[in-house]
Amino acid sequence: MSIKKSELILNPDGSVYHLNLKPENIAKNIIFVGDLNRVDKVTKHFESIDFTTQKREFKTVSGYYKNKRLTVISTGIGPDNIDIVLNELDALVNIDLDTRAIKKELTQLNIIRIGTSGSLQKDIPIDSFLLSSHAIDLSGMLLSYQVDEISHPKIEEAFIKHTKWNEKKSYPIVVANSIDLGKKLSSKNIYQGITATAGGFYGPQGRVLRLAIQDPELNKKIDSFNFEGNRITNLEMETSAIYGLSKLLGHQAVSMNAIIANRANGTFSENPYKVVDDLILYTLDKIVS
Ligand code: R1P
Repeated sequence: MSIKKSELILNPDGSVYHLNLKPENIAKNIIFVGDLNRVDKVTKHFESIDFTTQKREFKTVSGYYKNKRLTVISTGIGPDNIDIVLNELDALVNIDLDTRAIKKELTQLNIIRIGTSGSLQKDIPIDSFLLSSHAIDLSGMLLSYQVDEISHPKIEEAFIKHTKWNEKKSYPIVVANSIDLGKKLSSKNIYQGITATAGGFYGPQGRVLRLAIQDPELNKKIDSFNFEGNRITNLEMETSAIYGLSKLLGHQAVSMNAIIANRANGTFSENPYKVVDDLILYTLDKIVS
């Protein structure tokens, strides 16, 4: 069956609509960064670069690091952008763009996010690295898809009960990382935990400037949540969308977080660029190991 032109939009040159990419432009190992200026901070370590493009906030560079072809793409901020990036990347490998038919043999991508995040726990300090074992989606984006098979109802129900989650808000979906890729990227020096993904930076993450928020105690309740020894360790804006869509589409995904703020004690890194640079090198070397 052919997917209609209005559903899978292609540019006049045949590239996918938002990302401006054709299938041959991407590697199977893809690094997501939020900030488009972070793309070059990753690819400056490459031995060679064979492709570059940009449209809106989506900048893509492909090349080789230690003889492995990698693609780095900036996603901008938030779960809504991840919906675009992951669906279009999947279309590049799993839909024949000429016939618009889904391929019989599907290709699995490895998606690795290198992002920044705020710790919610006093004992997870600024300038540390954190690998998201799971993500809890507070944004609602994943609820547009059939998530029953990838969610974790026991953790979700415990979270709703513990936080007295307002029923007018979207249902919080919990998704795990990909075990094999998670093992490859972990080491004893990095923290692990459940990452909470919010659909905004201020109110949705409990920040108050001039607007009162629906539940001023929510971050404290998130801090103290514990499900069979698993804590919610940090807050950011992409991981649950990456984990959820990757699982549904059959790709592997892991989110690596540079902790640049500690929301529990109100501190912010004095040199956030250094911890991000360190995490970039750590992650690149783990990917090729
Ligand atoms: C907010 O400032 C942005 O920073 C974090 C959040 O997830 C959000 O995208 O990650 P990145 O630094 O990877 O963009």
